[in-house]
Amino acid sequence: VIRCRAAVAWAVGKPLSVEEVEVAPPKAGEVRVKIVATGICHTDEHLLNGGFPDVDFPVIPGHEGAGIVESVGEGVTSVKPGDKVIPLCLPQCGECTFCLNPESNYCLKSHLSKPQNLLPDKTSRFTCKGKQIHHFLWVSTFAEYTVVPEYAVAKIDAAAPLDKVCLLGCGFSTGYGAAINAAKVKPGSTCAVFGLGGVGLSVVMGCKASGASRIIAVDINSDKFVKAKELGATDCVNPHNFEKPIQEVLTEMTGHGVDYSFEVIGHADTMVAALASCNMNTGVCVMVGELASRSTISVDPMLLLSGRTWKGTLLGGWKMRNSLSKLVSSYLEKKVNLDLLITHTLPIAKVNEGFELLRAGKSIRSVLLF
Ligand code: COD
Ligand code: ZN
Ligand code: ZN
Repeated sequence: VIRCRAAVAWAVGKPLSVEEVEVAPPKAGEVRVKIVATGICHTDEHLLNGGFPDVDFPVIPGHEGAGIVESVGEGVTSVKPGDKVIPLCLPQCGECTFCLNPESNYCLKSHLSKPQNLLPDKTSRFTCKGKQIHHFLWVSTFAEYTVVPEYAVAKIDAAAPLDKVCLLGCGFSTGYGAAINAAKVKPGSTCAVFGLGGVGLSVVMGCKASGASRIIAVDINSDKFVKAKELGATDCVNPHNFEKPIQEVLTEMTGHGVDYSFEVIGHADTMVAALASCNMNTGVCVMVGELASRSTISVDPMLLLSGRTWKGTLLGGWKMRNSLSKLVSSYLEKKVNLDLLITHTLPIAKVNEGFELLRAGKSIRSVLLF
């Protein structure tokens, strides 16, 4: 058992508290990872606000981390102590129907099929003050040491700087893959990205890498536009500056609407606006943001009858164990720039400050260091 620090969420709506926790050794098929760095993603904020009704508190959040394997349980062969790894909030078991399908990344062992607030054997490896603490998406990267199933960890290049590549565990991969894998943005096309957080800006990068000729960045916080332009946006639009609905503004700007639109906020009204912003026939709208579980959206069916495609993506469509080492290589070869997304680096003791920056719209990504 290792005693170490972790940021624990004791109850919905309460700040995190950095505590000493006990982390049990990995059981068969599990890996214990020393987390070196972890980003703060809006999904962690959803969790703190009670947006995951199936996850029990107390819980250790965090799902965008990178670290070093400390020890492995019986039967683990794909990683060994000392390997640099990224824990995966979308696993790849390699055996289920979707893992075997080359077109899919929705592993049936993902949290959407099975709540991952305990490890697969329905027990926790974390305790604090005598209480059992729950896992989050099997990764709980706000703990200095965490235990994950072997199929929820990807080995990466030993040269990778963990305080940067941690963003590949969620934000960057999700956004970049939404453009590359889900939308399959074509060269010369027109794109609109709704929401310019860490994930939305990664969509902007994916559109640019795909050769889009026009990338319209949409956000109600105009402070986000400088970075959006730096990463490839050609136009920036703040819906608050217009009387008419944003979908009409974008349709007028482009003639008949964009070729590809992306919703990267997680609101029902912007999901409908993004759908209506892509052209009525060949337009593709990709939903990246997540609404609270069990909520519904109402849309005019004519939006789809005329030919539009409306689709969603999880973690950008990447098969995570296969793809992460390649994405890390692209970063090391300077083909993708994660560094521009990191606006703040904080010690874990300042985790609540990191969430305040996110809520205030002052950060893109804050990276926490242990
Ligand atoms: N119109 C335009 N922009 C808006 C609006 C609006 N009505 N409301 C908010 N925004 C902007 C904010 O100003 C902000 O710039 C941006 O939207 C959101 O950015 P962040 O930094 O708060 O959020 P991200 O980028 O960390 O995460 C956004 C997601 C949508 C990805 C996240 O919230 C989410 O829903 N995740 C679940 C979906 C998923 O697949 N996640 C992968 C694992 S996390
Ligand atoms: Zn995330
Ligand atoms: Zn699987």
